[in-house]
Amino acid sequence: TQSPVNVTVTGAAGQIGYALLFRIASGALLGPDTPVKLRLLEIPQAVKAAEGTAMELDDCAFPLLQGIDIFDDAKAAFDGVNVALLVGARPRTKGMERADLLEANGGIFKPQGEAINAGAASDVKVLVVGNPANTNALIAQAHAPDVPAERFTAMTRLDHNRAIAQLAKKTGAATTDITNIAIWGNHSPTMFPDLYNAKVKGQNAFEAVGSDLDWYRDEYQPTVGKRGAAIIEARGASSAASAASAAIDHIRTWVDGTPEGDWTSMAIPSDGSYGVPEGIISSFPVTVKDQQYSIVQGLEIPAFAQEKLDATVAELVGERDAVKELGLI
Ligand code: NAX
Repeated sequence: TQSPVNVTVTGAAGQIGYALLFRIASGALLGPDTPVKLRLLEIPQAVKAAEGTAMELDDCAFPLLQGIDIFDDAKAAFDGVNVALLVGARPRTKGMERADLLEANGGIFKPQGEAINAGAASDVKVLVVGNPANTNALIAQAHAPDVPAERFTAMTRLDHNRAIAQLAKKTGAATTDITNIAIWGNHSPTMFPDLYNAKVKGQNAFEAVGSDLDWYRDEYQPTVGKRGAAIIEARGASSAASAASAAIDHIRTWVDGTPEGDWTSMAIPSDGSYGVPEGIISSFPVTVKDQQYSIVQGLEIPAFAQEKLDATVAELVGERDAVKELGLI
């Protein structure tokens, strides 16, 4: 048997944490042959709640779960980490300005980046879920100079999965009939789901929806982009199980690779592809092989897609400039 993989989860006592931890412990994250050790990071006030979740994890008697440790100190929590899931973040509260939000999250992601830099295993993979995810990932990365920059990623897989689900609904296809979906840009309502390069049963997805640009612009993009708000409206709480499921998918794909001929969406440090400024953490279509991702090159970007890509990238550049001004990167 393999030696256990250390998985650190921040915000472990939160609602995504509650949905995520049981799936990690059951083997959904790293497969049925890989034992895991969980390292939970919480703020001191939430440590007791995390302990309660750990009791429940014990009570599942998961065969793959080899230990659970709980911390309120980032340095300790990230010591030896192989997979870091950064879920805990400071949410925007009423009346909070963007600069306040970014500053509060800088206070979380800067020390976590430093802790990853200090203690992570050489193969560490980092996924930031906590919002604003792309920019929080940029902050953490900036404080981990010894870790290869490409190990810092942010989650747009939930948007990706939502884009598949909505396209399946529209076309009557099964989700498994849909391939080559991509999310471009920021994990925010500005993100752009790309139908021009996607396929439904092998047919171009934009053609499969009757090349209906009005539907694309006025229904599909906003439905996918504002799905988080619609969930809050219906459920009275933000997406949790679907977000946890997407985090599992993101890491599983990073480890196992993308299927031949298909790709996925990950927010990763831009290398300048498609005119996205180098360094910002933006979502791209990527293929993954041997645990290395690469941006899919040469895709067609028609005028509508370019306009949307420019807008979501401009938002990311604005966030990058703001955190730079605040001295967070
Ligand atoms: P909750 O408020 O339920 O849980 C957050 C947890 O993080 C709390 O237990 C809190 O004590 C903890 N926390 C705060 N600061 C911390 C720190 N410095 N170290 C460790 N833990 C800390 O939020 P939840 O619904 O679980 O959502 C977590 C984050 O995911 C939010 O930022 C949310 O906006 C974001 N999301 C991101 C998504 C994505 O697709 N990228 C989708 C879902 C979700 O909205």
